[in-house]
Amino acid sequence: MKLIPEQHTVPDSIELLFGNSSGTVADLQILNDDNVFDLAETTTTPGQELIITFINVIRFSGIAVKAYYTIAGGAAHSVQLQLFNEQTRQWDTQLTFEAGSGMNYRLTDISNFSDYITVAGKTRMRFYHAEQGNATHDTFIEYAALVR
Ligand SMILES: [Ca+2]
Repeated sequence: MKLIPEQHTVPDSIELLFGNSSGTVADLQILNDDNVFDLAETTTTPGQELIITFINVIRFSGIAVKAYYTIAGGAAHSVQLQLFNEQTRQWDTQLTFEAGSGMNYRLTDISNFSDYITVAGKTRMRFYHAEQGNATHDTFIEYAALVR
């Protein structure tokens, strides 16, 4: 038997538009190293928006993330994991994190990968909390990658 590892493309850079953060892009690049990016909600609308950019992307079949969303009381909010569709110029939701969902590794199939890659080979992913935020809520992100 021959074992062939999955090929992952890890983030090149991040941009925080809404929320507060503790951590760096390096926290997202290694799975199960206990370095976790803390995306803290603020009372803005949206409450969280973190854009994660991948470069030199040729193709991928899925996205892999290890993350969870936690709230201490408050409304039943959720956080969307989205990819930017270069054809429609819209963010497409691929995965929704409900509060208290646990720090789990999730692999999500993406069939129309070419819609999410620019001519220059860039793919943009974001964590997005559409509603007004609550400062006691956080998304903890341990890993994010595109899977070849
Ligand atoms: Ca990590």
